[in-house]
Amino acid sequence: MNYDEVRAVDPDVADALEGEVERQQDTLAMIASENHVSEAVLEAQGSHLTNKYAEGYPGKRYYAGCEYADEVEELAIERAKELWGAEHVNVQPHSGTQANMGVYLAMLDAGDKILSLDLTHGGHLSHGHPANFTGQLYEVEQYHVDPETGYIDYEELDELAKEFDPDIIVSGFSAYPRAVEFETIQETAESVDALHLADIAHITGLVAAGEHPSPVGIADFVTGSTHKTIRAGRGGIIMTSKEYASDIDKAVFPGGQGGPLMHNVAGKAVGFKEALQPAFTEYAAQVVENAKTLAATLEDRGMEIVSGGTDTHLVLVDLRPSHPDLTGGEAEEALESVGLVLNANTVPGETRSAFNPSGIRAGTPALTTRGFGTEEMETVGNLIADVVDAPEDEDVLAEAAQTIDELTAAHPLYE
Ligand code: DSN
Repeated sequence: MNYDEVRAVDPDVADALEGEVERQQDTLAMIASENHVSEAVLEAQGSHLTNKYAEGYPGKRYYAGCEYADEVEELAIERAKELWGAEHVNVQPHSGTQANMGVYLAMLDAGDKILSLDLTHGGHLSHGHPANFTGQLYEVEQYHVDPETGYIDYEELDELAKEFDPDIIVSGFSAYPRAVEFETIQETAESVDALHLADIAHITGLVAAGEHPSPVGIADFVTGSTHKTIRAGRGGIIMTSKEYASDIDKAVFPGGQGGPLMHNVAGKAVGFKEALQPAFTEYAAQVVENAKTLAATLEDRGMEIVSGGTDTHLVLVDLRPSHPDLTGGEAEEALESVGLVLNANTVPGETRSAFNPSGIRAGTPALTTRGFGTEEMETVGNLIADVVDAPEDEDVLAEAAQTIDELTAAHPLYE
């Protein structure tokens, strides 16, 4: 892809944009929350709808000239309903965090109580972290994973719910490799008369394809982002029942946002249409298969996999048992130097800092989009282990970089 029009106006930005295309082509994207969208989604997100203000909802806008914005938003909503089986969908949140904000604004008052998964055990900033508005506006209690098994401690969650009496329980994660038992959490929520928000940001695509149990129809609210496993470009989404439809819509606009980013809504519509095709079901199954292969390969190479494996698209490695002197940040840096891009991550029982934690998180959505299967994932797992075992050995690093060059050349992006 060329940025000729940008270059004519602004060569500096054109250089950076072209550099980013090359970076994506020449490296392995293994940040679990990233993916590569299709050319069709890219085109829709770069469309002329970026020029249009469309405050309100289809058929009820505050500005004139919204007929095509209406068409696009209605298509996005109908496709999302079909993909996830939701009664009501709001496709306007600018991101997953904005989607969560929509639910909190609709249902909570300042000082109300949230019970959610601890960030270092796999939760998310927008679930009540002190550095986020949620931790500042609401009273927060957190549940954890069982330190022995790495699985969510549902008993602790239930006990905490009874002691803390939350207004809302948040399920969902940004770094938890196992399937979430949404029904178990819903039982707890009902037992204490709390609402249940299931944040499926990471697994929207897996849920749509039936690769992960769905919370739709179980939890009161389901939020997600649209650019991770679902590959529909940047943005967020809220799903709920008709009962809460109007509260949610008012909380998103005008409660928390102004005009929707209609070009992003167009990307969502196109990406959702792609996800409704049979090929997407195969893709999602391969994402999970690839993650299982990656976890097994890393484990065979002596690494500690949090929870002993994965049911999803992500693998979390606790480096402390196998590499006590290597931090997640050092591993991330060594891997990036050979062209493998993942992120350092906190792990349950974290003993270092959030900035330079003890683990690494790797995901398979983007590599699977590139056509990687289990054979390539075994190669990638061994490359990760080679580099982590010898992060300063120039020969090892050169050999890993060479293999990554071959892999990326064999699986081109955006031809
Ligand atoms: N930044 C995303 C992630 O990497 O999981 C979550 O917002």
